[in-house]
Amino acid sequence: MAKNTDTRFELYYWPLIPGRGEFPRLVLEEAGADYVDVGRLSRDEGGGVEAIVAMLDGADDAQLPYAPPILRDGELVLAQSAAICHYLGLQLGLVPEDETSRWAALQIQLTVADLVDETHDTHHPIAVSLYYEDQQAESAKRASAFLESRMPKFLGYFELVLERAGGAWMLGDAFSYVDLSVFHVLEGLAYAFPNAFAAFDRRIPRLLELRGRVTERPRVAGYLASTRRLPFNEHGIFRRYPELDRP
Ligand SMILES: N[C@@H](CCC(=O)N[C@@H](CS)C(=O)NCC(=O)O)C(=O)O
Repeated sequence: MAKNTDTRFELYYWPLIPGRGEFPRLVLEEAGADYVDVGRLSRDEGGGVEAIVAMLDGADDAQLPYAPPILRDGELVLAQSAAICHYLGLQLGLVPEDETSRWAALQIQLTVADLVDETHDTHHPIAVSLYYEDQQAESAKRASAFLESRMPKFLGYFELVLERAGGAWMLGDAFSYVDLSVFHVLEGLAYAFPNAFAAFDRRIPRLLELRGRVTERPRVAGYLASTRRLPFNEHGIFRRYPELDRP
């Protein structure tokens, strides 16, 4: 699939957190794509939160997005992190050519998105509109159940997919955008729940190797060492609240 246009990709995502924007950002970085991170530009440069809000308000004539991340590629405006990653994978040659692999990639990416949602809900189990501090007791229960059964189930599943793929990557021998997302979700969980993750990680040896291999990819390594990579913090999806982790 050839690139849609010769224009730069525009990524619209909240400027202060890696959040769900990190999934498409990693694909753009690994591909060495020409892109602009609009949310991180100043207002004077046409960026910032104002530019994101304008997109959500329908400033663009294209399909109306519900929430960031949002990608613009010429006339195409696309929301939903999994859809964006898949689109970029196709455009930038980061997914194998055959139909079966492409559907497999999308299936894994959507499962990553499910895990991201459940991780988010450990600190916001009642309402997105409330602060964590207003739902702390419920968060403790939710996080405990997440660490007890959901995180092991998701990561055990990804480990099995990797084992059955029979190669270094989630789809086997071919590296794809999905590997970047699996890498990032592992990074996020290790940040948010260091004790629980460390206690669990001997059960996912292949995933840990994949995580290491992704960091060794030259463009990813360059990106991780740059200021373009935002650190995790307590405003995003992956938050480190020691009281929610295992002791
Ligand atoms: N399923 C969507 C979720 C998008 C989403 O929840 N975006 C967050 C930021 S990470 C947001 O700004 N949501 C605003 C809202 O839901 O009202 C995706 O994976 O992109």
